[in-house]
Amino acid sequence: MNDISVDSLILKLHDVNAVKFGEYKLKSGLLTPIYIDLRVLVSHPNLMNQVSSLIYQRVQEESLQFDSVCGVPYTALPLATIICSRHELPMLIRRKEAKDYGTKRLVEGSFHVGDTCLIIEDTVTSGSSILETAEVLHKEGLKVTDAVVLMDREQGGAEMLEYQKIILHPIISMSKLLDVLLAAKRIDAETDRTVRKFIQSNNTFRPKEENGSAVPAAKRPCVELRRGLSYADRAALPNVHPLASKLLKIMEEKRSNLCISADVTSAKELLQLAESLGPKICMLKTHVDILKDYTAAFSQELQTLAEKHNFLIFEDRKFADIGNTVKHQYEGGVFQISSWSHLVNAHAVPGPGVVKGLGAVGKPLGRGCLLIAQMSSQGSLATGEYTKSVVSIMAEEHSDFVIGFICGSEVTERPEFIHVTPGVQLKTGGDSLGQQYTTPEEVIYSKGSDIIIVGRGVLEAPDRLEAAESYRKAGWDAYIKSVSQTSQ
Ligand code: 5BU
Repeated sequence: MNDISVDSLILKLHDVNAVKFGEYKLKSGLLTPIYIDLRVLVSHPNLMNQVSSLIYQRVQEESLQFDSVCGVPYTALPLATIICSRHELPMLIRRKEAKDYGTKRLVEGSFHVGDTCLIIEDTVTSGSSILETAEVLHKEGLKVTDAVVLMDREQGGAEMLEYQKIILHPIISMSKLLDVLLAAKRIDAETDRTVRKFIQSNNTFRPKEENGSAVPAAKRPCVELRRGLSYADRAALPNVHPLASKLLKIMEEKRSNLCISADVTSAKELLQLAESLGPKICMLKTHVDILKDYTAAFSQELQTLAEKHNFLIFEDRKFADIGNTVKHQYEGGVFQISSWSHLVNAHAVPGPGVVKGLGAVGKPLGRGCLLIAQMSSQGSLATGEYTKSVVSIMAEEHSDFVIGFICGSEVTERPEFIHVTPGVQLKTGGDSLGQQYTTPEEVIYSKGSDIIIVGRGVLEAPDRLEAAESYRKAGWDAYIKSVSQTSQ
């Protein structure tokens, strides 16, 4: 690529205020000494043309192979349009409006499953917006191998995308931008130093945070095919939440994706269940508020059994209030759930506050949360748009606490999120109060979930241990079938 044209572009971008120095507040609240806003490009047709030419030049230099081009909405959309129109390349448009998911297509344009789509973007910081677009394209059966970006802020986006098997081709890097502006005396040495220091110390690709806590999903790498990975593979992903990793390891070790729902009303019976079925399960689910004789000693004993048999405890509390209230409900009251339950679940209805409130209590204890994305009961309102928002707004933004979902089928391809499904019996059907049952094979193999929750299928069987073994085997066999087929 011609260095002179890149240098002149950098100066022009500075002229039109697309690159600004000072103190700017980012959405996250962080103050940045450099602000790049390429949205102004549309007001400068000569710049639009120059940028489009440089992007296309890069495509040719790299001999990129693709069937269509997609610009990340919105800033890169007109750039992609110019390039595609000028060089007669087929273009695809990714819709961004979440509201339209139900009624309109997510990707407009003609394509074939298996086609490769080249992504064009204006600025890359963490790489998350390219990933988001790639995931939408991927869901439609398209492949994404390369992305050309005008400006790489060099804050970890390229590494993150590489992990996702997308090669990033930047036209301007942050270092180049600073070099040119410094040489042209547009900035002084002090500004140059401040910006470089900021960029270095704000790298978004950090597989492990220094304090050992998990990295938010937006910053995490995500592997294309969740279903092609084994539980052990997923446990070893660099940024998987430590509790999710522990659970996945237990599953692999015990060859069990079975969670027993211990819906009994006496503490003694529950402890007996935990003792006898403990070796067969990866998790024990409780509703402690149905026990007639709950005591703190009971929760102590349950923890001892969880350690002895290596399973996690999941209190199916279904929190659904404002942040401040759920905080008290989780930590205090009679049950003091946070002190003994590894996992809890929550409805997303209240909005992010519920996760924040629970997280304030649970995160310091290393606990995790499953968000209810779908329910097994007939006529459940947790469907469509709601389910999508639970995943994108509620979970991905809080993945340092949310480790997965209660759902009936795969709701995200991100391998770090665990899918847990209730309403499971060896025979399909339901009960008289709207519960609906699906088989372990259907849940794990066909629907792509990870863990089956079984209550009455085991509790009402003449021999609970024997029944638990049948469910363990059915769930495990379905998993083996699923991994062996997707990895071929
Ligand atoms: P069953 O006996 O296997 O039907 O019990 C299912 C358990 O899972 C029971 O404790 C329910 O409260 C729980 N459950 C469910 O059935 N469906 C859901 O969508 C959710 C929880 Br969330």
